[in-house]
Amino acid sequence: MTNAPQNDVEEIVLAVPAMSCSHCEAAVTSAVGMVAGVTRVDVDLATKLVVVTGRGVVRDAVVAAIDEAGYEAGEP
Ligand SMILES: [Cu+2]
Repeated sequence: MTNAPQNDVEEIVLAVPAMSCSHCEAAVTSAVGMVAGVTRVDVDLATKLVVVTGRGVVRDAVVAAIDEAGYEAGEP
């Protein structure tokens, strides 16, 4: 095996306290999934955290997308 170049993948973690059910999870996941550069969205309803994985993702764009979906995102 050769050493593949490291992918420039970054992770953004946001707290979205208002998420309470699978409907919220789906709404936030689809909204954040449309943000440029996002390749993966993980929502944890127990901790109310949204973990966004991607390349060159703008944090403010993720916050705005969550806001447009009707939820407030803040620092975890
Ligand atoms: Cu809900």
